Amino acid sequence: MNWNREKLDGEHSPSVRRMNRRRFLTLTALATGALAGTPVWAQEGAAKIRLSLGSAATGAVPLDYLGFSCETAQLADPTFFAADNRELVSLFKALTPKGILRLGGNSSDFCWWKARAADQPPELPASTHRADNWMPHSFTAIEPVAVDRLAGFLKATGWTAIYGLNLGTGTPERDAEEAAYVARRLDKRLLFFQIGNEPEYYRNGNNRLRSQDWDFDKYLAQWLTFAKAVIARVPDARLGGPDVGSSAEWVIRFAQEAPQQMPGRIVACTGHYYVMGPPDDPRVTVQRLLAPDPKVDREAPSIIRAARENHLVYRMTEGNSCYRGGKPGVSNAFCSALWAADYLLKLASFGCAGVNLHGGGAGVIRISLGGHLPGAQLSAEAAAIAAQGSFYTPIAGSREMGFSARPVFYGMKLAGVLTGGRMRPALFNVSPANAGAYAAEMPDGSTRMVLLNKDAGQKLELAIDSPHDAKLWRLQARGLTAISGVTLAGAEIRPDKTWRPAHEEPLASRDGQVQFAMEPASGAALFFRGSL
Ligand code: BDP
Repeated sequence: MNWNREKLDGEHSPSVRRMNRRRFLTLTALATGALAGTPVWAQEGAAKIRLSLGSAATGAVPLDYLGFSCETAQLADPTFFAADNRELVSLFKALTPKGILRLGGNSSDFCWWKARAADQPPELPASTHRADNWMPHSFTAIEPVAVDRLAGFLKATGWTAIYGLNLGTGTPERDAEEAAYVARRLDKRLLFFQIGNEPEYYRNGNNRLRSQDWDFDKYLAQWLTFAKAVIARVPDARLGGPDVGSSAEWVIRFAQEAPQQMPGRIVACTGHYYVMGPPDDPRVTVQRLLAPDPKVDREAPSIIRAARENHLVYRMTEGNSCYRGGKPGVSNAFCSALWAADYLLKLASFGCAGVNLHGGGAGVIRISLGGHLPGAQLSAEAAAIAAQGSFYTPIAGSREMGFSARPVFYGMKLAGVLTGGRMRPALFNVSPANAGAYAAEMPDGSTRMVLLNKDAGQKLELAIDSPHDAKLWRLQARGLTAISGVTLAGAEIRPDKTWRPAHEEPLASRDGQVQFAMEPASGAALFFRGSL
């Protein structure tokens, strides 16, 4: 706490605020030319980097942009997503009053609908028990009571759900029966169904849900059979897919081909994104998490374009920093907050409809990975972290031990500042080493910005063109690898009290600019009174 205080006081020093415009312009000129070779931010008395907004509006950020993803197997415990699980309800509400919970994951292809006590599970595929199989090694029964409780949980949080049905080991009849119950109980809180998780991987050696000749055409034919069975029982069912692991080609083909087979039924195309993995790969590092990922810049816009051309939205329904449960020291550290805010807002600027970051307890993630959780073997502390939750989960804990917000949760919440707005490009005059800037015009005419300084050593001196005063929230921790002590606007996000900003810094506009400094490894949200 003291640490934060000192920082904040320092940043308000009059010399910072009163830096005059001539000096700024001189230093900007130096930055762009005279001291070539030395990055501007590394120079003694560095110039302010200037930020201005481009005029073109990019995407609107839907109010339900934020969401969590969890394993369907979580429903095996009907007390988890339940209205009386107060701490969990409170943390969902703390993230956003209108989010989307996606149920799916590998376990959704191994969950079966147990409508009656006497119902028997399907037969496990022969490949399931191989040690190199990374799909669940057992089935999980989902009983109607879990769906009843889920309905209460969604009502208590104000959230809606995307519900994943079983394509991998399911049958059209059983899925249709489950869908009928889910649709009836969740009613308006059901956004759409999905059928099958990461289906392009079904032919892989560590999955084996389908044979080697499995391809998109075979997938779509099966998917349509299941979808038609669902529609026969739920006449107004809406659907999304293909919920791929990583294939942009499958998402684009789904967007182009599935709606033609089923006009008016399909509302979203969906896919997953994990930055890195597996956790035992030494290349999974803090630095890589925070580095630009050209794959996102290359693929996301073309997927979103294909969705639009076919009157669908694109939602990133499952993802996180590192697949196979996350990596201790990276996925559960403050770097994940800066990554999440940057990634979520980058996708929003491309026109994505929303993002669900995956999580849950280590037990349920271990089930989804065939009994493996490789991150837990990496260090002595890893097992203690896993006792609280999977490494990448935004919410750790359980009903028994209580719940808490991990650093990545804070990054999601920071990104959420722009929900409901219409994005505009935020342009640096000199690109800082590893920074992100996003802006949106809000419906009330105000402007908001989210800024991210992902560099561990570089302080950013910023000057934003604005005739309006602003207020500032900082996202801070003791460094990129801090796993606790994260604050947003000086306040922790806690399950036992409503989050409110504790420290909002006023920033006055002088000479048409708002100026302030950002510490290394930190984020910020700015709220301007009017349009910039
Ligand atoms: C995804 C699966 C999910 C896993 C996750 C992981 O859909 O069930 O938990 O990867 O590897 O591919 O962490």
